Amino acid sequence: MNKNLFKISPGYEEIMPAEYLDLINDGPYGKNYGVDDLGTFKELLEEHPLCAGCGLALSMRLILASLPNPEDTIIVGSTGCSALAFPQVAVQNIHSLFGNQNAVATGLKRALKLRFPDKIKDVVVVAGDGATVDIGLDMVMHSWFRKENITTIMLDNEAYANTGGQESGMSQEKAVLNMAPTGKKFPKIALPEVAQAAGCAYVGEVSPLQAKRLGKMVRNAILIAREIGPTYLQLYSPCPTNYKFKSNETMQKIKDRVKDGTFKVKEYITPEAEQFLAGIEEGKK
Ligand SMILES: Cc1ncc(C[n+]2csc(CCOP(=O)(O)OP(=O)(O)O)c2C)c(N)n1
Ligand SMILES: [Mg+2]
Repeated sequence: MNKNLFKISPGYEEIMPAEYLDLINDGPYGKNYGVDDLGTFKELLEEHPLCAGCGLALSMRLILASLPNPEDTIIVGSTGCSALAFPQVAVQNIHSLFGNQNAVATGLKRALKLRFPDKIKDVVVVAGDGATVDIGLDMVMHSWFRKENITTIMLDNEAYANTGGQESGMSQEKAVLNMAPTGKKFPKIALPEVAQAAGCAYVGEVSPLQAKRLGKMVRNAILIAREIGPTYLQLYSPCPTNYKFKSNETMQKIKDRVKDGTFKVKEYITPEAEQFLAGIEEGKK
């Protein structure tokens, strides 16, 4: 919780951009803000270049508002639509080669533990479904098997959106996309179940429609990853551009999926992780 990290050196106040000054004066660093506080502070992602109505943009906004320690968090991203937004994010972040994100996050977390043994440094992977379940799957799974203390968040838009609409392992069976015109031939991969079997201490499925729940789950996932072990969140984040719906229909899209049973909020926690969270709650009293 060290705001000094961001402090402007004396004499430079006048030449720093207004947005930076806003972050120093009204940003969330050291404040313990959450989704409920949106609209009352300078957010960590503004003026991003993602499409209007982009589900990823909504998810990222909510993730960033829910980080327990934004000033001591490093986000590891991967190639894909979200990578376009990361240059606008006021949290330290690394862009890794497509699919390598959990290997990079592993090295980073281990190095931070050695370099700052007495400090909390949260390493959070935020990557697309293609990066997570397809091309990066071996790196993702092995970070879970090894029980690395990192959080993995998948921005699941059920497509390779950034490259014009190929199917991913997370697309629904029969999904038709620009570059999958005959429809996907196998079902959506059950990665949350795989994550549980691979040793994640906390696994969740949620979407921006359940904004408060999403905030809570991001927080839980990061806190549990600090002490107990790897955690995984899957955020359904529909893509208006590739799934061809209007930019004001993103939330409706999620509601439709809740209704037809193809999307459901889910949470899994190991007894050890549950005990750990209960201890934190107890400490607050
Ligand atoms: C090593 C490597 N392989 C392939 C690509 C091409 N590529 C860039 S983005 C992308 C798809 C990304 O899909 P996803 O991870 O779901 O992210 P989205 O764009 O949907 O947010 C691909 C295949 C690349 N940049 N690097
Ligand atoms: Mg995708």
